[in-house]
Amino acid sequence: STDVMHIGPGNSVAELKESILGHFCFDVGKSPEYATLHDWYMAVAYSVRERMMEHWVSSLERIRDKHQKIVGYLSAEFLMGPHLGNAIINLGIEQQIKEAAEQLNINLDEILQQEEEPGLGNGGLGRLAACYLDSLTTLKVPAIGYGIRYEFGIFDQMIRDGWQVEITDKWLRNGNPWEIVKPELNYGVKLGGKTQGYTDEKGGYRVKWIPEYEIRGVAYDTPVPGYKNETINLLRLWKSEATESFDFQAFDKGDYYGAVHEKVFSETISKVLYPNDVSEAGKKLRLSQQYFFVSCSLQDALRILELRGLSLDDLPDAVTFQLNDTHPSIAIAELMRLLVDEYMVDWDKAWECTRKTFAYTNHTLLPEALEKWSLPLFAHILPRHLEIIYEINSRFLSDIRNKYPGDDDRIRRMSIIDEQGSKYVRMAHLATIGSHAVNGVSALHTELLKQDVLHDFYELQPDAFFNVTNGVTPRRWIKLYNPRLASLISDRIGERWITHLETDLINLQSFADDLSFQQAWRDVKKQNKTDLAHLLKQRFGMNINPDSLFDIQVKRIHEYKRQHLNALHIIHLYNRIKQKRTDGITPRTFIFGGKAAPAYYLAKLIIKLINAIGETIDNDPEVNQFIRVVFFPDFNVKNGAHVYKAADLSEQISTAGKEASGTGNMKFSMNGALTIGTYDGANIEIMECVGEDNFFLFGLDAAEVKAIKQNGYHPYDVYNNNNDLKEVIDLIQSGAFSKGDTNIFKPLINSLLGDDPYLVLQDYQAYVDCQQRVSAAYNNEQAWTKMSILNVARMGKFSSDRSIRDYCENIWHVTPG
Ligand code: 26Q
Repeated sequence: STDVMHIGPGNSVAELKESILGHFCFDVGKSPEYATLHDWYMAVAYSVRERMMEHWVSSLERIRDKHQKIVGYLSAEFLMGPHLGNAIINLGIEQQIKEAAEQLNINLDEILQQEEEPGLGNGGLGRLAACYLDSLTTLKVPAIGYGIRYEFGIFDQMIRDGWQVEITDKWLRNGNPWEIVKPELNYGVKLGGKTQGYTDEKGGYRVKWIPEYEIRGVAYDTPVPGYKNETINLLRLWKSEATESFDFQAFDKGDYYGAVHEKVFSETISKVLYPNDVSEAGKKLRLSQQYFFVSCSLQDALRILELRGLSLDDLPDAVTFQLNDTHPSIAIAELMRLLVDEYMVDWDKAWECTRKTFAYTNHTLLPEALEKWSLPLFAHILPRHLEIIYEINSRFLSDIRNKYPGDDDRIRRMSIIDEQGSKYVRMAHLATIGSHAVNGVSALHTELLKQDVLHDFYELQPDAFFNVTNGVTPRRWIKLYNPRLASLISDRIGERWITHLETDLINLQSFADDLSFQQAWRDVKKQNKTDLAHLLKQRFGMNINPDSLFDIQVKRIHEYKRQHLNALHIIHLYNRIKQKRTDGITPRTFIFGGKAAPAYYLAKLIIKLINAIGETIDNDPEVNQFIRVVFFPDFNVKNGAHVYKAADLSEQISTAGKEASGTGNMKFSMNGALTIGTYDGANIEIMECVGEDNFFLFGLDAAEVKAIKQNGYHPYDVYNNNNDLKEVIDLIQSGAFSKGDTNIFKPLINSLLGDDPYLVLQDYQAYVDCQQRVSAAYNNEQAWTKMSILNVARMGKFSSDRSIRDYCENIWHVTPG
């Protein structure tokens, strides 16, 4: 039905066509005969955006409605992925747009390819924020995603001579049709300087902050459409600018250069996303970024409160702020400062209000990833906040002293200030103490948080701890990026699964043994694999065979994620082929993708190793009739569109206890891949859902990892006692993959043989054995297909809709609309 009656811009083919042409004329400003594909992309994007704006106004109404609590999702990262395809799906106009494009003689797929994705995140945490905005809106929960409008997002990755090369991400260079700047929505943000005590009119002691400088944050709004529900939420990102007043001061003195310099500094704050996904200590600009976006967001929330005609007492009922890791946790001190210093609220009342307003999600257990700021640095940028943190800490620790008299060690462990050696502010402690709820992102992760990283806090307040297992949105990750599978599913069970994954997808189970359904299922996978093979051929000249098993690991490159364990298995197969022990080897294509933090040397060396193995195999026909290895450069959301749907096997092989949840594991499994994985993060829950028989589990569990480390782990002995492993490592060392160079991979080998912090060698044999079971299973086409169907059917729990419902019920206490 293409001719639905409508108020506002219509969604019929004719109306869409007219709208696209109109935007072409009036916004692109070219005659169609000179049009580039990008020009057409802009015209289509404007037309689609217009169809969201229709619902924009009613959404603003909801923000003014004082009876509805707003969720403020505070996150330093939002990895939204391309907007156009998603907006078309969520507006439910894909048929009409396709038809309109055809009539205009333009190819919709080519148009969609034109969009440069906003890469405003590193990986899992940023993408989770994006999936959550989709679900919040689909569930009609009023929400604003608050973050930073980085001018340069995560770098683009190129591979040169097998090494990663980083290229600046100039995502705004061709304009961004999805954002709407709100110049009138801007707030001042102070930085640096000192504090000063004074006595107020009533004789009370107060403190004011005399900053060194002030910058301004301007709001850039991007509409977030819900799935076919005429609802829009807001992604509100702050761009830093110079304040007019500072310019004028300099101009008054005739200091033109000084004024421009000031402007350059102010604009630096939102210039670039930090490209590491583990916290990096000692970066002044990073702390300034965090404070900048948090300060703007809190001021914005107080403005909304005023707009609703409410008072500060109403704040916790009007807004709930979710802290996406500790990155925005300075918000706790900032709200205290606003309430105490600026609105003159008394401390206890302000503290109660603050704790009711915030909740904190932890995303990591890696000790080196826990954010901490050196005291001098913190004092330099946020002198008043440091005083406030001291006050929070001193009141908190005196409570602890009362509860546990004489337990000085506990005081030392729980303090917000780390005082062993150089002093640091521990942001996870601030976030935990200042929130009414703390959550981990998978069942195991939450358990480990309670037993380990935040154990003392859990003992103090067990009721404040929750688990919310992560989820991903089936709109983007199935319907948009795997349309063939989506249609096949809808043919059998209807379309409700798109918004009711948990209850409806399970109905696929009854087709698991249906031979004609199985054949259709295999056909879809085969076509998806063929698409990926074509793309890799066309873009990079790579040759891969869609009849082989596609074994895929895509995620940030990290030692704890153990891409090098995967590489060791490949070399094991290589050895077997060279030694003519090929029985039981199933033809495979190993596909890797992922970025390494630019300063993470070993991660970059792992990329080089993968490419070196790939090249050696490419040049060896004896080996490449069995296996191939490719590295898909620049893995991001847009490229993910071609990858998840084409996988037979999903690699989720982190050291147990290290991957908080993982979300790629969910995307693969709900697109029909089977998982080879460790007992880690959400893998455990995925296995519980899909069934042990439909999941390839291997390796140590978290308790065993802990035990083996405590009892002394000796990787060199593991190497010496396992001939197969020894051959694999010695082959790398011999230069077999590096044209005889015996030095290049030494740092990696030394790390593995030296202390092997992530137990790669320990899990090696279990992994190789498990891979052998995978190969055998893949050879039974029918059984494999059945397992694949059951994986998809049983993945309903991992919709981000379920995660958001959990947050609503347990943490935010809001009812989905
Ligand atoms: C912090 C300070 C300074 C510089 C960088 C950072 C920083 C930036 C990004 C620290 C961490 C991150 C990102 C972490 C992340 O993506 N964690 C992942 O979160 C996912 C969603 O919960 C989980 O599924 C993954 O297991 C977890 O690794």
